[in-house]
Amino acid sequence: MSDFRAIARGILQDNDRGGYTVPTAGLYPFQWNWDSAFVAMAFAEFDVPRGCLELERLIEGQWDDGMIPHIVFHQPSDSYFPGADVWRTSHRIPTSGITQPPVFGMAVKALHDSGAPAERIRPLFHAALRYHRWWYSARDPEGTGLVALLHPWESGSDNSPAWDVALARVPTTTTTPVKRKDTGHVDPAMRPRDQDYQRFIHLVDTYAACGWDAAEQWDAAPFKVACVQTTGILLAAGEGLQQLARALGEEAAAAELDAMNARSRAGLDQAWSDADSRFRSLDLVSGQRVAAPTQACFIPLLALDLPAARMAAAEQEMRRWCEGMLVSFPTTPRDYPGFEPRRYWRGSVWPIIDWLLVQGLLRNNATALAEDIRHSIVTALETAGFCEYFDPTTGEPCGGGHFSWTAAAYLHLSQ
Ligand code: 2M8
Repeated sequence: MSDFRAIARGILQDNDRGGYTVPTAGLYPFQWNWDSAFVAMAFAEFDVPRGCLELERLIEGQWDDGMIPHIVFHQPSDSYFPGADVWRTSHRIPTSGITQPPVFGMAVKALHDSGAPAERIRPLFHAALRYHRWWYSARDPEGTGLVALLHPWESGSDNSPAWDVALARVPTTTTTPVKRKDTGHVDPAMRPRDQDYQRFIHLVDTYAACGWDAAEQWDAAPFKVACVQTTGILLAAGEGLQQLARALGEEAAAAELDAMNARSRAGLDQAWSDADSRFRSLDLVSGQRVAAPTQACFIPLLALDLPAARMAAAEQEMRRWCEGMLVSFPTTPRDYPGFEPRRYWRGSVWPIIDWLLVQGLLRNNATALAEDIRHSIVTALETAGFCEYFDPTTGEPCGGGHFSWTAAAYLHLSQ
């Protein structure tokens, strides 16, 4: 094993808190939904039982309606805001009240493919099925084919330029005092702005006042964006789950997943823009397509076989974003006015996003670009370490260090 792979495994070990992995000590001291799914996919490649355990610990937080929360607060910690007291949810174990990109189903499938036994996979499969049902019923009640986010944190790309217009409509007033802890852990210039946090917490207050009821939240939401990244991930996970259903002899579930997947495929097909050579999310409050160019616009490659002309256009556009960058793939192109290469999700490079993009490009036979991105991020990690994310213009390591999903991405991409 190379030294770097040993370091990456060591990070996963250090961040273990008893069967689940915190993203990094201090900054993120709890279990996060999609972080854990990426970690579980990495474990699928060398420690299948531990990978199963990661997901089993996550679904201790699954709600009765199927939602898997974005944070499970297994143990108290005062190093993070907003903590369990701000969320005011009523689950057995304290959790947040919103979700995150549904990589979970992809991880269940990966563990199955790596030989996890049916007695561990079946309960995880059923948790994933209930989660997918929740997404389609709670977050696409009108059947458009794209699932919607009610909070930018649900995208995992918290302060992405994709949310600028929709988030600007959300008031900055809060009933909960905003007492940030993140800026005590990392340089504030790398974090969302105070106004973003005011709005993030306004949304939490709004949904807590709905008693976290999904239908009430849908009606009350001042932020509602039907997202191509989330839908692309949901469909990729749904495809894997559908195959898994067949392997487990769950024929009715397989048919149900087939129908859900078809709905997403149709929604994504309509979200493609010839003029922009990318997919575009839909702001359900204004009825406008999201104009800001971000990595989200290419994530559907994960789950679709694009027609040749669309794929050629997407690949050309992705290559354009990489031009002149030291590290790929920037989550916003440099020529976009909202580009800030060090400020969190406003243009920086995220190893797990590269993981998803590489997978989508390979699916669509864009092997050269996939290899360029893979090589670029592996080199950056070996040069600068296992940080949260990178400045694409300089390769500077940014955010938190000793980061779990970065280690997971390295283990996957460096094989
Ligand atoms: C970041 O998000 C959290 C809120 O969920 C935060 O900034 O406090 C995002 O990068 C998100 O995608 C990630 O899951 C989380 C933990 O790594 O941190």
